[in-house]
Amino acid sequence: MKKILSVLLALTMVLALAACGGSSAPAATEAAAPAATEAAAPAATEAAAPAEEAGSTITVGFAQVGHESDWRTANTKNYQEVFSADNGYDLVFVDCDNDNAVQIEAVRTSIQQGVDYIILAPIQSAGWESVLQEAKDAGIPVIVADRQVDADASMYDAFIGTDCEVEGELAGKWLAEYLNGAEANILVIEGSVGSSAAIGRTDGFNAIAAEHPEWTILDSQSGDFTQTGGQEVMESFIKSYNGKFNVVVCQNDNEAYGAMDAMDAAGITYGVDGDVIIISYDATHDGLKYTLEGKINCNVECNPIQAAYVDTIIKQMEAGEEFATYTLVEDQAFVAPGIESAYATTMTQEVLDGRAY
Ligand code: GZL
Repeated sequence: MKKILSVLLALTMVLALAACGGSSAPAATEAAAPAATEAAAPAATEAAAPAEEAGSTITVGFAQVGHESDWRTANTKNYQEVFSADNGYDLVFVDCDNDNAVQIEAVRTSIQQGVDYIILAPIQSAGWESVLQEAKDAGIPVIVADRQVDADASMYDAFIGTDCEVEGELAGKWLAEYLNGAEANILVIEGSVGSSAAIGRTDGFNAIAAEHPEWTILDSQSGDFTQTGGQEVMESFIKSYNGKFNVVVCQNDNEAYGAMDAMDAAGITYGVDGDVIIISYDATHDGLKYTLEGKINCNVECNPIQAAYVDTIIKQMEAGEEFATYTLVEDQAFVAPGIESAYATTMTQEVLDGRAY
């Protein structure tokens, strides 16, 4: 394990933009990461002391959310491919099983082990200040990935992820375009309570809904980003609102699969030829397969291929080079065949075959 130099981070600018539930005003600039295969251009602003020994193994403690969804599986696979021994890493990976206490303990263990870097994909946004201070006191850089923490950006060294509030807005804008003034009675299956992904998608969608008095959000419950959760919430919704709703917003694909199962069992039709419009998030392979089949009307992407950006930042820190403190992985949306949209790409088999995950 490489001895850790006291890393002198001269913050000259911190980019603390709203993302996945954040609400701070946008900072001067951001490093928009174009496609998942290109390293983000460093917007930078950091200079770290060069690593003591070039070529030594870099030990990284990664506290991952869990294994709750297809998206998470793709995200984990991407990190395990990039943070390999051949690429100079010893990855200490912890699947925190969607348990916030386990995740806090996993980060503390990494600090005690004296890893070189910590990657944190926070299950919940709140409650990270003291642990981040402990990492700072130990001189261990922390990179927040995928989801946001509520702590000030000065409490960690970089963020790489998507903007879930923008994703929520995109879903709302598409629905407004698709309904074209028609009434909507909406049920929402939210993601994990307290996660910046659920908060952001909810806030973003609700901001658009507020512009449409012809829309009513009948109910909104957490399905915890799981298929079981999506089915259970949809079953409960059907008991309360059968025949009264025409839109279901699922905050990830696995929840959408569960909701589809519940509606199938109740004889409720959905998709482009059904009574209920389904909006989903993640645009994973199966989610886009259902979108191509017309079962999901609109699927808003959240790109899980993020590890290369983190690898680049760590290597830049190791070399004492400037690095991006805020990297936004760009998203897009997809719609079922037959739907033309200014906000989304119409699905084809070619689009599906060309996807990276
Ligand atoms: C979004 C990510 C969410 C996905 C879910 O950035 O954190 O967590 O949308 C996953 O599928 O469980």
